[in-house]
Amino acid sequence: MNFNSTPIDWHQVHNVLDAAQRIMLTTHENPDGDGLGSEVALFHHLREIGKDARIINYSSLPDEYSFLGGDDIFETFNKNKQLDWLKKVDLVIIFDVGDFNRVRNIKDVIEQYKLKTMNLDHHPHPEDHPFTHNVVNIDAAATGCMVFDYLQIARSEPLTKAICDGIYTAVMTDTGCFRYSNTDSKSHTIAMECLDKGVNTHEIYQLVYENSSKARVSLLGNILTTLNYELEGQLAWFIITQDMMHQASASSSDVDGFSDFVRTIKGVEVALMIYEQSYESCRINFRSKGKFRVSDIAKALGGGGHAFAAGSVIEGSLADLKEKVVKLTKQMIMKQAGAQE
Ligand SMILES: [Mn+2]
Repeated sequence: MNFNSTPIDWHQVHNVLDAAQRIMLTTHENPDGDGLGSEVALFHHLREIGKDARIINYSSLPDEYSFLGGDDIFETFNKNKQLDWLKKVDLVIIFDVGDFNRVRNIKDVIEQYKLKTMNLDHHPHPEDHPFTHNVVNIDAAATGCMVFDYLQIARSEPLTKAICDGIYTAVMTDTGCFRYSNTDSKSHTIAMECLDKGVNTHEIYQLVYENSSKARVSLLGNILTTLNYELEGQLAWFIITQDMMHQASASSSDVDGFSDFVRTIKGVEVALMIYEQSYESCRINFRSKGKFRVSDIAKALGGGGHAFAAGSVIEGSLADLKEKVVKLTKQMIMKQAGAQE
């Protein structure tokens, strides 16, 4: 079934969920507030109506999201431990994934046991997607907004606070606390509903954003002193090497949000991060203020994403990739600037 059009027929989606008893929920590696919040919101709903639901993610839960649940709710993928349960799953719901490969080796289990999948996402997916059911709304500010929509038709009971904590976290993080261009009246309506259900929005904000490790701040300091500007300051780019990570004792989740910060600089239209996540691969991250479509650049580098927030993971060493990525980014920005004139 393909729901890759708006408006989504949530009743049809409901029929698929209703028919499944054992349901696995998952999201992309290095999960963010949208993936985790969406998962936990639907998890509480499914458990409440008696489904055998479990959240199993490739990555462990980042500390700042531990308020959403403990080990009993967020499990880290461990094939040997979970296989007996996994191979008899009726439906795997994949949240916010962007690219199926971002569930890493969970994909192998899905393929090996021919598990049915439902992609629930606000990232664009190609027509020839690999999912059994593709539920995509690229106009949704967050995947959490889609979960909210679904629960409107699926529940006879009002939303619980636990569900709303998840949905609010999803919407808050993906809209940059209701500041990014994807923020719409819908995201505020959802926030209003969450407030009415007792969500402590101030506390969630502090837990997610005012909880930086010293390692993260030290790494950010290092990056800010090594920023590079191109195209008369419209492009700001920076690298994060493994050495810099070790020096700061930082972990990969510490780099999240750095490109958002660099984009705040006056005159910067595009922020580009090149992060040496291992000696064999780099994570590329783009943030745009809105003048340039960075999804096109990410796509040219084998990735994808939203128009103004996109990225890619590229095989190769930082030394090999750095110049190529910067050059291509400059070229594509100049091309877009030329077309705008
Ligand atoms: Mn998202």
